[in-house]
Amino acid sequence: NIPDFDSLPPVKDMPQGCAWGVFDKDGKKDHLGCLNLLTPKVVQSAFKEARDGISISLNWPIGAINKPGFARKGLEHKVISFQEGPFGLWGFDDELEFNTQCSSQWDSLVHFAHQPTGLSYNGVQPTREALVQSFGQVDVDKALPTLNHWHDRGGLVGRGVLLDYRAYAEAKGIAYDCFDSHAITVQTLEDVARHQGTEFKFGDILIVRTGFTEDLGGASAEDQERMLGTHKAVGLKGNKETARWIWNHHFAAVAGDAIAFEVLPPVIEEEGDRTGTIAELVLHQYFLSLFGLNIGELWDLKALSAHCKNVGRYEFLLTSVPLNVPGGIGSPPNALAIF
Ligand code: UVW
Repeated sequence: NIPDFDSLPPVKDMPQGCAWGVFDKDGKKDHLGCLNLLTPKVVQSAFKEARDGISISLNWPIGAINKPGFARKGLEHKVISFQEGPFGLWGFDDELEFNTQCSSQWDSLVHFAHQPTGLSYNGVQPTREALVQSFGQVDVDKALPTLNHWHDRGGLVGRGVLLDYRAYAEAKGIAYDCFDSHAITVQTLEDVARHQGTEFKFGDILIVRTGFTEDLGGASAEDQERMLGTHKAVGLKGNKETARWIWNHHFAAVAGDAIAFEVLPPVIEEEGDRTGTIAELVLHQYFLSLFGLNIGELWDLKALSAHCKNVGRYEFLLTSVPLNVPGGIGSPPNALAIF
């Protein structure tokens, strides 16, 4: 009973495809978006994919990029020795400082607003002040749709489906550069699914592999800087057709190994394929702000790809819990694929 993209009830001053209100219940504003599709029945069915006793981590090291993109702070890792402190013990702690989106990450629904209005999922206005006030806030009714709320529902557990675009491209002789504007269309996603023998189910978590983290991870710090400095990246084509396809498949979340999931820079088709700016990212606005669909980026999909190829199966149980930081805007995903 989830309306399709073109049947979503119109929301005043917002484009078609705005799902605000769809997941509201008992007069309460929802702040989990498409994670609501992971009902106990959907999750029970996902457990059928975990039958081989093998789990694969999808998390790139937090410090994998020396100078992360979008001028984000990379990892600073300090060791605290108790021996030097007042206790004189043999023992250690460590302290981390990093931008939560410097490596594998989830984007929360407040990460990127609908730019013309500044509104995020379900019409909330996440100003910097409101976000700071939401730190430590326990009143769920007033809360912004930040990642800590995933903990209220037991994190994310569902059926993950890998679309291995990189493997498909290699098989078909399609050459591309991950650090150039190579757009993956809806038609190609369907071709990859057919090539793999993959069928989607309601509430799946879609994972798209492009090879971005593999190419970046294997490069020197200098080369990484040059690759990210192009501000161009492989990703899903950012247009209404892709948004409609994603919504109509009723995915609970989407993730991939590329830096923005969608192609960079955006192309604004309505204006004769004008090259857009980062502020005009098309799918970020549809997914995070209009649909309530979390986006995962920079996931490490190399081992997953190899295993899927080996067993000839691209479906698995996916588990993920972000950091439980009240008011958290982004987070490492702590994601596992379980076969
Ligand atoms: C931006 O939206 C700027 O970043 P990301 O692709 O990491 O979500």
